[in-house]
Amino acid sequence: MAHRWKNTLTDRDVTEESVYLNRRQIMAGLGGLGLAGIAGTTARAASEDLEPNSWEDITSYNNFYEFGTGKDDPARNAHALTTSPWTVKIDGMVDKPGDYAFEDIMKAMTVEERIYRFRCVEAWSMVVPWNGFELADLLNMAGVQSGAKYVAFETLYRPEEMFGQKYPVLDWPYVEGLRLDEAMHPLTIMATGIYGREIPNQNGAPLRLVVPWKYGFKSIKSVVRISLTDKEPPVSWNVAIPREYGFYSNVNPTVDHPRWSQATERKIGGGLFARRQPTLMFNGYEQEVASLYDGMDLKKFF
Ligand SMILES: Nc1nc2c(c(=O)[nH]1)N[C@H]1C(S)=C(S)[C@@H](COP(=O)(O)O)O[C@H]1N2
Ligand SMILES: [Mo]
Repeated sequence: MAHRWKNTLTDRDVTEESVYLNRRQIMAGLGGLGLAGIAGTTARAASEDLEPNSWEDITSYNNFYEFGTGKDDPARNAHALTTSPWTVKIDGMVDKPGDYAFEDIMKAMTVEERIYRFRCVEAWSMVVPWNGFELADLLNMAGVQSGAKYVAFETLYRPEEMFGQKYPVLDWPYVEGLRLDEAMHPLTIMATGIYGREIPNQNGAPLRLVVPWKYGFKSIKSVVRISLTDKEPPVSWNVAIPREYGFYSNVNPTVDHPRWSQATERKIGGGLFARRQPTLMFNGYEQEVASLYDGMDLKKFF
């Protein structure tokens, strides 16, 4: 598979660019008294603790229930998945609906590196150096129509290769959804690689969503369908246990899961005696995404 390397953009670049934009807006509004210093502090806070996990950690400790519910099941079983040929159906409220071959998508998209924090709702976390393209570029290629408000995603349904789909753990296929503005946000990517290598099956080959400010289950793997709609789409974990898993699922240390605290997290790879680290609002991307939720009660829309 030919990955294209037009640009290399790290989390640091993304963070500092948006901090810069924010600072400009703030200075325009308030005269900028001492605000450069505040913006600088935020940039540092958002960029530290971004030491990527090892390839081994990232590819051996997974959630991918289509291949079993144990953390080591996907690495053991996901080799059964055939990822070529692969097509992604883009349909619903788009100008150019169709079945897009994965290779054609890759030719049209620009793959960049994005080093993101990744926070599972189960309170463990990693830092992953993804390779991927902005979902917005793919949606713009398909041409989003004016009435569209949400994006629905679907994982492959192929129980012959995904044995977990033979068990009613979830309502298969795994489905997810985003509001259109969340989907179009520049931090939202479709990942096709890790550490510059093709994304392994257990991590969601050949392409999976990554939304770094939301709990990991929003980042749906092995996507075969993307639909633009005007209604909030179903979300597998919300359908399964609605009072525990909401549509938004933004990382939020102040809104606990009904059965555990979300205030701290265990970074994978730290060893047995590693200290838990504080969970950051919007997983550390508050500066970039908080405005998407202005005026929303984040306890109600959890
Ligand atoms: N299709 C599908 N996508 C999925 C899952 C799954 O079980 N099936 N698990 C989710 C959960 S709970 C998490 S935490 C992440 C894990 O991604 P990783 O294994 O690459 O760390 O994938 C998400 N995407
Ligand atoms: Mo998760």
